[in-house]
Amino acid sequence: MASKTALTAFVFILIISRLSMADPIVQKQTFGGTPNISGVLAFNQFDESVGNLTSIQITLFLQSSGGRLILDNDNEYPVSGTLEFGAKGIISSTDVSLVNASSAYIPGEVGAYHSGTFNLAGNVGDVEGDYDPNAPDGLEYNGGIETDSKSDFVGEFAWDGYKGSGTYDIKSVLSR
Ligand SMILES: [Ca+2]
Ligand SMILES: [Ca+2]
Repeated sequence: MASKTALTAFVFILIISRLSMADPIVQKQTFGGTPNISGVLAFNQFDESVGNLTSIQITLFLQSSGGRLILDNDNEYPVSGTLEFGAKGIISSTDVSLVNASSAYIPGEVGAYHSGTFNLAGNVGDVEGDYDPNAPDGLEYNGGIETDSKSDFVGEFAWDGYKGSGTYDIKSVLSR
């Protein structure tokens, strides 16, 4: 009784390296499309000749938008419930450790979901498989923009992979 169209989702990965007595180094990269997808983004390592590293903060933003859900009750009895659709995002890396001072995984999973409740009357006038969104036995839900973000600091014991003169990769996975 449900028909869905795909939504799009984007993650923004923001890495801020703070130095003593200097401006922070900010790196921001974006990845997105229609889930389920994954991609790898390269970030510059921190060059210790620039100054003393005092903190590394990683922020993961997720935005999902669009998508359309049509519900059509073809049962003779009314139905009610909750609807939820959207995307979730996580990052991982084999080059650097994504852990905080307590060794917990950071920044964690972000999820941007459309949600709501529905109360549909028993079938009125339409046939099975036509996904008729008209009330009282159907509805159409058009997804707007939903966002979520999480941020945390990398534990100092785990800074090694972030330091040097090359790059490190961070993989992002967007799923429904
Ligand atoms: Ca119906
Ligand atoms: Ca129908």
